[in-house]
Amino acid sequence: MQDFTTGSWTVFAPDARLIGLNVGRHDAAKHLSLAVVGDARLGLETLAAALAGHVVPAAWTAKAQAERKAWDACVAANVAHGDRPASYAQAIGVVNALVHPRDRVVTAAGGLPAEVTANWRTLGVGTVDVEFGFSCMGYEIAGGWGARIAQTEAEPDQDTVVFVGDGSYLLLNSDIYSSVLTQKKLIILVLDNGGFAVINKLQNNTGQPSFNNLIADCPTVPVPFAVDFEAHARAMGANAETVANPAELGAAFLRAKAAAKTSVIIMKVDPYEGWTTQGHAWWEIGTAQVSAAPSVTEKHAEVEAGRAAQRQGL
Ligand SMILES: Cc1ncc(C[n+]2csc(CCOP(=O)(O)OP(=O)(O)O)c2C)c(N)n1
Ligand SMILES: [Mg+2]
Repeated sequence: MQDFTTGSWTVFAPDARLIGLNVGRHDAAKHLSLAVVGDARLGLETLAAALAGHVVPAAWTAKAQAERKAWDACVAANVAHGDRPASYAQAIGVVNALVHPRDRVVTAAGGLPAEVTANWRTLGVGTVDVEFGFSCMGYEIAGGWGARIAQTEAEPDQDTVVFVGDGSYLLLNSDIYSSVLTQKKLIILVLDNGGFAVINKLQNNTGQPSFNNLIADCPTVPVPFAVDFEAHARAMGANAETVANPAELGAAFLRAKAAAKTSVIIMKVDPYEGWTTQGHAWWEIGTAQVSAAPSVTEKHAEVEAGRAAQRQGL
């Protein structure tokens, strides 16, 4: 129940009551919950048995179905590609349409966790691993390799697909070599937007001009250049190819699926265009209270106003 999943505790109706099922008394009681102390699985089974025959009001189900339909329309618009810059959502849509329902996707940091959560149409239980706990850069490929090791035991014929940004790739990529070495095949999509684009977006959204997040905006960089991810991945023994657009990405993805070993597919995406805008929630971040720039103090007031929706209770 951390910031991303709770909108920093703003996404609940004021009168909503939580049931805290936890083996630790201290944790079960948090957030003014109705505390249920016990093992999670046994607790859920017991609660389910107690709820046998319970049916929620039809209006509630209808609302959920209508919201789902509206969201599906948002996703369809986000993933559509054609005459516009390539985006994370488009890449996600292409892969989503080509995977087997039991293939597994893994991502972790940057803009991809939110983009996958918003735009991936989940096809099977336990097939989407978004490292939302800490959004830890570097988990993508290393965690993907771990997921693939587990998957080879349970569902050896399915694929593990990793979505990773250029920044995370640079931080931790060596398990590409491990996956080739151990013959635990991965399909890795490196989506390169020229730096820490999601942090750049956050910087802009808090009233500041771009500074030091995109490689092009780094004052310590005399001549910016992009990493040759394809050559880098190939040096670790993987198949690697660079594609120019989402249509090419689809063809490359099918080649990667047919291949016996790890494939790395690289595509450039736009750092500014094509972000998912729907479904955003408030996020408790520290912003500057005092600044010479009115844009910063204005955004500060806006962010602080969001606190009013935060749920009370520890
Ligand atoms: C280990 C670690 N260090 C720093 C961060 C803070 N951080 C979150 S996203 C991000 C940039 C990630 O860049 P990239 O993988 O290219 O994704 P993009 O922002 O372009 O979507 C940073 C520095 C983090 N989440 N994890
Ligand atoms: Mg990036």
